Amino acid sequence: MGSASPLLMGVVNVTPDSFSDGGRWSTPDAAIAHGRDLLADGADILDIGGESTRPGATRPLVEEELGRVIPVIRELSAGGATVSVDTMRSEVAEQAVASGATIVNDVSGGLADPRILDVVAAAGTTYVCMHWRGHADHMQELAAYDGPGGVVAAVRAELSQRVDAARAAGIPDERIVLDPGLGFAKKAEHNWALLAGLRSLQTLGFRLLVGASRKSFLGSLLAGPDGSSRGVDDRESATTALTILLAQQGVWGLRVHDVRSSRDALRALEHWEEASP
Ligand code: PMM
Repeated sequence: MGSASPLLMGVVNVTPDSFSDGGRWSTPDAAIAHGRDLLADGADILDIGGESTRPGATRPLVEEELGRVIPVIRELSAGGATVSVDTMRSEVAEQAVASGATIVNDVSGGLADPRILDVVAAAGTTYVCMHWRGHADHMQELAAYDGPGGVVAAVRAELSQRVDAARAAGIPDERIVLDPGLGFAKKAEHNWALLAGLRSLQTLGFRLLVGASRKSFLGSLLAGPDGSSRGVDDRESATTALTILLAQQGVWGLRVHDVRSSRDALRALEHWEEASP
C-alpha cells in the first residue's frame, strides 16, 4: 500500500491513577526519565498529561495538574523532544505552550473549557481534537449511539461541530488533528465500529490520531474463559496488531504506552512495503 508511517506518540501520564500506568511516573523525575526512555525507544512525540481520564476518575485541581506537567514539559522540550500536553484546561495549555509544548491534545475537543481553542489559536500550535461527550465520572452513561449510522455517523457529526468551533476560534485546518476518542463514552462494540469505520472519519479531510493502546476493550477481547478481563500489562500484542492495521489505514499518529513494540512493528511494515514490487 505504501502509506507513510504514522508518528508514534508516547504516553507520559504524570498521575497517581491513570488506568494503564497510574502511579508509575507520578513524580516529575520519574516522568522525565520515562519520557527519555520512550524517546530512546523511538517516540516521535511525548504526550504529557496530569489528569487521569479513566472511567469514574475525579478531576485534580488546576494547580495540581500544573504542578505535575509543567516541570516535565519544560525539561523534555528543553532536551529537544516534541512535546504534546494532554489537557482539557486552557490555563494548563497556556503554561504548557509557554514551557515548550507544540501540540495541545484536548480530549474534550474544546467542550470542557472552550477558551482552550483561543489559547491554541493564539499560540499557533497543533490541536488534537478528540471526540468526547462528558467527564470521566459519568461518561459511560453517555455511550448511546442509536441514530442512523450508529456510532461512526455520530462521532463524525460531533467531531465536525468541534472543527467548526476550532475554526471559529481561528485555528487553521492544517493545525487540526481529529481523534475518535476510543473508550470515551464508548463501549467495546463502539470502539470496534469506529476502528472499522475510520475511512468515514478520514473523509472529513483531517489527519487522524488514534489511542487504542491498552484500553479496556482489548481487555474484554482477550478475556479469559471465566470472562475476566485481561490485565492492562498483558494487552501489548493486541495493541501492536492495531498499530499495524491503523498504519495501513493511513492514520497520522498513534498514541501508545509501549513505544518499542509499536516501533518494531512499524519497522517491519515499512521494510515489507519497501521490498514489495
Ligand atoms: N486516551 C487517553 C488519554 N488521552 N488522548 C487522545 N488524543 N486520544 C486518546 O485516545 C486518549 C488521550 C486515556 O488513556 P490513558 O489513561 O492510557 O492515557
